[in-house]
Amino acid sequence: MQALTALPPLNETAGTRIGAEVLRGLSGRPKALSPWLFYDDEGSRLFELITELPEYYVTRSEREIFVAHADEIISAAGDGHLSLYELGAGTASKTGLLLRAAVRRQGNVRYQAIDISASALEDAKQSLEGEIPGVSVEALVVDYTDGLANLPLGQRQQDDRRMFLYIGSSIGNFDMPFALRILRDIRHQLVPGDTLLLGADLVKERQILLQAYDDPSGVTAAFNKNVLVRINRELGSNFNPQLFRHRARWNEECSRIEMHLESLITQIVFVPALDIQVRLGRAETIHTENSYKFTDEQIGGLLARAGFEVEQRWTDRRGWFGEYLARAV
Ligand code: AVI
Repeated sequence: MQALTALPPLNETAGTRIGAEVLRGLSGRPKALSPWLFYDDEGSRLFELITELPEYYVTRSEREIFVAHADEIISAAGDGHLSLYELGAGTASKTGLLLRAAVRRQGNVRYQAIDISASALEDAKQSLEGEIPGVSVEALVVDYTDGLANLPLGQRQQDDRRMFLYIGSSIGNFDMPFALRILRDIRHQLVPGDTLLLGADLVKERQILLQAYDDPSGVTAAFNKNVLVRINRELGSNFNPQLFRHRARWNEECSRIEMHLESLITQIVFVPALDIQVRLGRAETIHTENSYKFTDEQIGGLLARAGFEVEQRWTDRRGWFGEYLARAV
């Protein structure tokens, strides 16, 4: 059966980031799209709503750790004047707890917030500098998945200590080779003795995981389907989101939650900007996200392979989320 019919010639949309991704992801079988496609303005708004859902424990559990342990985390970084750098900072809503602790310890702190969204960083800068005297925020609009080699991190002073933050279990949305690449990229920005604070969601009961990624109010379903709305808007396609069902699955073998969009009928969708037709069978899915769940051993192993040693680890009261302080060796 032919999954896709390409009508040559493809116009230059195929060379854009979204065009290339949709062409790649919907041409083969199984169909899959990369999760960065979620985060247009509407997707970012829906993700903020997800973080407030009662079933989505991830953000709340990590915040609980920072509320209880921010001072310990900051002092574990060691001697020297600490500067913080955050990958995928977004609106940095939890980071304020760490920045406050850094100001308590050393009077002021420099914070570089790195994210692909200029508007999220602008909000972060305004609120953090407005609310925490002693914090100076530098926003860097960068897609960190392209590598960190060209980041303008500034000159180190003699007693400077860098701490990178990679929190929120963002690491869980990448497969292991790519996660390792990101950790190695971070390691290259550090000298021995600097630290990385890595937040990772931990393996837990299947039912808790499934509810967190398939909430009864349907916010996660809307977040997942928004990817089709985005492709319609940017590539002119005629996906009907109502003809897809949101699916969350626990893949035990790979230790990950998978999100899929399942086609309710056999259908053909036209993507004019790419000049292609996408054929979907009934019950065929588009795999839109992986969210890996970790054990301490897995995190320790990944960090060791990237040139770090785990020094301390904190969890929330339920032991659902882990925060790892890793030293560059
Ligand atoms: C951003 N990331 C850590 C979220 C997660 O839990 O994997 C994205 C998300 N997808 C569905 N709900 C939340």
